[in-house]
Amino acid sequence: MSQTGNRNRPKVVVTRKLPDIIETRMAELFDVTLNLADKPLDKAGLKAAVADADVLVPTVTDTIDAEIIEAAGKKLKLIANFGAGVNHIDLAAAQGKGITVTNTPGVLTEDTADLTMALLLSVPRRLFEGEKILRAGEWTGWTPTFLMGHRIQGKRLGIIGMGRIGRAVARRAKAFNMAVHYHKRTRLPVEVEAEMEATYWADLDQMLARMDFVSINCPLTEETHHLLNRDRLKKLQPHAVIINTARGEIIDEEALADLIEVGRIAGAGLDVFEAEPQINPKLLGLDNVVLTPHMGSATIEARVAMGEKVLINIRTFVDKHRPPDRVLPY
Ligand code: 8YV
Repeated sequence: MSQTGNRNRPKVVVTRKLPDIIETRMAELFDVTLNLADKPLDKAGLKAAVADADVLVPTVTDTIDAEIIEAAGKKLKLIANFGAGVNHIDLAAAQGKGITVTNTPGVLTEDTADLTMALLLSVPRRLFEGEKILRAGEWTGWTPTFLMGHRIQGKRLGIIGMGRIGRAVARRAKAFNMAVHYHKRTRLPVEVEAEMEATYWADLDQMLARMDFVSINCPLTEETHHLLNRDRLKKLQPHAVIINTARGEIIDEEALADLIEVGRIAGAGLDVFEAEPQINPKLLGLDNVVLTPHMGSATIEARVAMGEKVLINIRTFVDKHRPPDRVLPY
């Protein structure tokens, strides 16, 4: 790596391949170890990285648990996550060791909301069923009753979590003439609710029982792990469709697959999974489920902006300022 070994530069270890322009800037600014082969680090690799680095730049594919944090050397003072969600980092353990954690919110909001809408359109309009038939050479021509789906206009969308991404989804849904509902721990200010013409439900079960579509847009925390468990999923109407672009673990995936299989839920659009990159085989067998490989923020624009946020977070931290996207300390 160019310019390594300069004792004044912080040692930064990046766990995955980032966009070239970000890696180049990292190399200019820091004593950086890049992962050009993009092979995920195993436990030993992560331990070695944290033992030696001043700053670790992980992603969602790295489990930074208490054991990894325990292996950190005295020098490790910052975990500058490339990504908004920090559920893969044991924050309590990091806090215990006085390690600062930052993330990259805001710059992937619109792209993730776009993907949410893409799934929300694809499932009821049976887009991928049609694609599959066409590519297999099985399309015999237009008929009045072929591949009929359902319209989304006028339907009710229940958004779980109404942070940046949830609101961006709400704005899009409103433009499609859907009725926006939401559940969140704390109700939004009236002006925000009014802008989206959104209806608030303090009780998630009450909301679920009334929706045509449900979109999950909350972070994964201890409280939201299996928030949609089997009992909750059973509250949905049989024609309801679930979209998840947040984290797989928020839904009990096995229960979801079972309920879709028996027709108790109409379908799902899933970008995230409980055991990524493994996909529950039951889901793979279902036609009314659209599955995408965790690509909510996968635009060049978002990934470069995420990298820029990482650079700024590291730089401000090193300069002894408060990094703009500090998650920890709270
Ligand atoms: C990222 C995401 O690509 O930012 C997030 O929380 O879910 C994804 O869009 C991934 O997490 C990068 O670490």
